[in-house]
Amino acid sequence: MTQQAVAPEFKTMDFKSGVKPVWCPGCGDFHVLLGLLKALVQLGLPPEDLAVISGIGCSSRIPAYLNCYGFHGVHGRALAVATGVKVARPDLTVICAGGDGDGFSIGGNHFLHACRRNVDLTYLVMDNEVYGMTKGQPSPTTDPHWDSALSPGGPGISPFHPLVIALASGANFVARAFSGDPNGTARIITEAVRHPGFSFVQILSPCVVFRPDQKNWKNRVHQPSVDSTDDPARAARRVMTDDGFNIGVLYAGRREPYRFSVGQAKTNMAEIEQEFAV
Ligand SMILES: Cc1ncc(C[n+]2csc(CCOP(=O)(O)OP(=O)(O)O)c2C)c(N)n1
Ligand code: SF4
Repeated sequence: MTQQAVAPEFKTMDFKSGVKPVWCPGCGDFHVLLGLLKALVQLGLPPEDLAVISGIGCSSRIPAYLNCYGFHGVHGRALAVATGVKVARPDLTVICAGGDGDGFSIGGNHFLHACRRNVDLTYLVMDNEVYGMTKGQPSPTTDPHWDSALSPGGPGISPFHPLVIALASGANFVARAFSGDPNGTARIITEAVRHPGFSFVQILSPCVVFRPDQKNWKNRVHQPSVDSTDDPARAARRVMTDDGFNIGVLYAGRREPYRFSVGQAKTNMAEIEQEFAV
């Protein structure tokens, strides 16, 4: 028996805020937004059941373009806010989004502990290996040899490897997507949101202004040669040795998400005050 296709309850228009994006023409973030909109339709979520939280940067503007709860926050603190939102409103689907500078440099500490806590939310990092908004400084994922006006001769520092660090820190879902493939990005985001616990998706998203070399990424990305695994060590070995352009779900783990229950207090204020009495 053939199943009749069911019309999606929500359309991309339902998730658009009507604010026109101010990204530079050709910026990869336009296609990340498109991929995210497609994913939201696939998920069938009402806009009022969704919160999108960001930090600061070109990529972090994304909540302004969406019709749902949103917070365009403080540089590097998006995951702290997103965690708070999920703890306060576990009924909401929480998506956190931003750039590689926001998430891995000033927000690096929060990234490690968000992976470790495994709160049920999805983190999308639009990785362009540069600080776009502040005009092209190297970021933690910049190639050490990338020669530019602000880093003559290249930063010369070994790049941060977000996927391996996410795996080592306890993230429960790890994937890589490419903005130039919005349908593939939508599928990966949908899977990431549906997977319990902390899901991390690195989305390669070219900055056409400060990294025009990244226009070539569309010729470099490819599907992974093997399926995703639930073994973090195996996934880490794979992403450590791949070429950085392997697109797809790389790891889907089985860790229990963080539970919000609060334990019973073992003491009371009067006893504590007594201990400190002088
Ligand atoms: C506390 C603080 N430090 C520095 C800045 C300046 N600042 C704004 S955006 C940004 C970097 C953004 O880069 P990234 O997160 O990679 O995003 P992109 O603009 O490339 O999308 C910096 C350093 C700031 N806004 N707040
Ligand atoms: S500066 Fe780069 S990251 Fe920012 S909007 Fe322009 S192309 Fe996109």
